[in-house]
Amino acid sequence: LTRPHGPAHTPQGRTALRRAARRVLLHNWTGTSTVPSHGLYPHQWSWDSAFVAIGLRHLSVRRAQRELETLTAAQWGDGRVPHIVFNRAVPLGAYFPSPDFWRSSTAGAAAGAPQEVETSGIVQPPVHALAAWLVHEADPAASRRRGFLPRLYPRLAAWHRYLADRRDLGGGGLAAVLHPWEPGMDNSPCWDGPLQRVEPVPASTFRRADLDHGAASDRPTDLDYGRYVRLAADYRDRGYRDGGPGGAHAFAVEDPGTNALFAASEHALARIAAEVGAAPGPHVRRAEALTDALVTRLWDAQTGVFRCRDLRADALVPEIGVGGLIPLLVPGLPADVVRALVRTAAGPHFGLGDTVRMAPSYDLAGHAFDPGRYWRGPAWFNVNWLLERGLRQHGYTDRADALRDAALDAAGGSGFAEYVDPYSGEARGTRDFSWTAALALDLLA
Ligand code: 2M8
Repeated sequence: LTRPHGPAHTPQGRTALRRAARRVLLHNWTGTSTVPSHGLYPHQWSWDSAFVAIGLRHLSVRRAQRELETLTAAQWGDGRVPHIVFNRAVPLGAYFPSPDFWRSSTAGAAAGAPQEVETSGIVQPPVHALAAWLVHEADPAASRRRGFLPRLYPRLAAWHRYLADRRDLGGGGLAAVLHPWEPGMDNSPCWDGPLQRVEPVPASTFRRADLDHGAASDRPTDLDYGRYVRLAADYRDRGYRDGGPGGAHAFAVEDPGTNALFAASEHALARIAAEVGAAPGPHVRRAEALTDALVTRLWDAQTGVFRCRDLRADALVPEIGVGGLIPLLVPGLPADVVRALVRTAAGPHFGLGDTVRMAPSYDLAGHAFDPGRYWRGPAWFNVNWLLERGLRQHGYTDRADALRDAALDAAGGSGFAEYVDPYSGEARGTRDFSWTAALALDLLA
């Protein structure tokens, strides 16, 4: 832990790593967007594409733009950006749940789902405006020449409006997630409590394609999937309506990670607005309101971490997940909160720079901690990239450098794994995973 010898530490190592990361991104490019991985996730995913664009901008600004344009072309009329855009050339059985489960073009018609492409009906964290701004910054002249931001701005503004207007189910100024897939941390122990209210569908009623590609011990359980399927089917059967009649959702949670990304992206949207000649003020004000609401509704000063709020119980969730550190990314977070978060990251719950080199997805001391199982312990590259950026932004340069080097070593050492055991760095999940490669490229830049 204290004497890293990984690829991040020599110029030759960095060059080899850059080359290998490029190869992964070239291989996972489909011509219009990037798959997270050809086997396990053979379609386009929403927040994956944002992270991928952040890396692709170092390889091809044009491709990075295209990645975000393809995703937002599948935006619904109500503004939601779907969490999956399906590639119709991929056989239905290759991923579950497939387009015939979501039936977006029919079940989502009233919400304005597109007719020319099939998508899921749920969303993922809004990293897109941040990604769009970073892609623009990589080559402002090329961006202006193609009218990249003027075309993207109205889509991003509508996306944020959807989250602010349709998803503030708690009435406190934060966006709620309605499914454990929405915050992107599928089986985090943070959802175990709220999921108790959800009656799982029997495992015999669906076939999990994920187990064709991933070890069962690295993945969510059948019981988790039974609940995921129930929630998604109920949402679909209500026409993907967020409020109105039948608007009581069995699962509704305010997640600090999602809302921190919303706030950070709203700041980015203010910059984009200024660049395209629109008014930045409303975006700055919304970013500030989101930051205030995060602190008022989710901050646990005693533990020094943000928690999830279970809206059905109107109570904070007792589990400590890494989403609770992501607000470090938010510019303008109160200084005492920043200091406490940095302390918590290095303390017994996350052990960053002490017992582990990359932050785990869940409390190292938590009763449900499992170093190998998906979002219940392993370290993920997107989350650690966000923490690295947060640390750097608030002036913790040494800690940010150490985390960057750790992430680069782990990315190279694991064959760009989807996630790694936080103690051993051992690869878990799939390999040649797109956001791992993309964010490694970004950290090398
Ligand atoms: C994982 O989630 C999908 C469902 O959306 C799955 O398990 O099939 C998560 O890690 C999520 O955060 C990620 O966006 C997605 C694709 O990489 O995979």
